[in-house]
Amino acid sequence: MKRSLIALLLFAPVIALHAQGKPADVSAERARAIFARPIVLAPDDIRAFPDAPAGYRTPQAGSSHGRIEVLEYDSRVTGTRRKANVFLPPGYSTARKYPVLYLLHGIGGNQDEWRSYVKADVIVDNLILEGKAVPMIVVMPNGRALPDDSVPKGNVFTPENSAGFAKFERDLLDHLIPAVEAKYPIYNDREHRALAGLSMGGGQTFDFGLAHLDTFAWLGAFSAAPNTKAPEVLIPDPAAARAELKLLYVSCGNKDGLISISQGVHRYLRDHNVPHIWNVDDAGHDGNTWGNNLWHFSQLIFR
Ligand code: FER
Repeated sequence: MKRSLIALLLFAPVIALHAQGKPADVSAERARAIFARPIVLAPDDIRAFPDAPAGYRTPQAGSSHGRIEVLEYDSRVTGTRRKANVFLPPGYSTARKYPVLYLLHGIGGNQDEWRSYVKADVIVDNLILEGKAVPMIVVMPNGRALPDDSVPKGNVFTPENSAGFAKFERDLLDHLIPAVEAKYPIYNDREHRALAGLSMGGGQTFDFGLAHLDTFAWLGAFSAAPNTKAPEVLIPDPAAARAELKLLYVSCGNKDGLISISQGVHRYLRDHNVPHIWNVDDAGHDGNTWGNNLWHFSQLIFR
């Protein structure tokens, strides 16, 4: 057996323990080791849904599309004026009220990742035009709450970058949400707020969403990263989670080395009878699984 493989097998549990929710332990070596973890699938690690139909993220012909505008807000977490992309649905009108989905990006992304890489705005726009999703506002913020929140050049697996994602919790709750609710016509209660994200954003969704069920009733964690806290820390009170969650949607590709993180959360939820969706699709750590799962998730929320 190769020495590197032996080392990986010996230290994998240690890596798992340390990587969970501890920005100080983040490094490119650790990320490589986690992505290279052997994928072991259990009988219930299967699809909940088929892939989205062809063309699901191709803009539909016609004129009444939604649009994206930039929201700027002041944050006392970063000490800066920050930017978020805000998708306004087709037929947007200040004469009515909307629910809001907050959509969080991955470790090498920013507020543009969901839109430019996954085409989140096109996916939701199409679903609303087809009557398959409730008209909603989608807020795509920069989840790296640092004074310089640009994507780090070179290695993104640094303790500083990862710490920025943890600091976003207070930026989201104390600054972004109030700014969104001051500017747009939205329902400001938990049943009209959803939080979802990919990879680091999936970890943030678990970490912040489950800790603030008074703020969010609908959660979607796609391909969650090792910033995800341990399941017993995320859900110390399964009865409360059971009572308060309208939807907990967990997904990961069966070719993604990060799947052990989502498997751990799914198994804890299963064993503690917390209803959730567990969708393991035939994907790696990429935009196909994020697009597909956003397509399913956004049809289920606010109903
Ligand atoms: C890690 C592996 C992956 C890690 C983060 C990631 C913080 C995130 C990946 C992504 O957001 O795509 O070890 O440590």
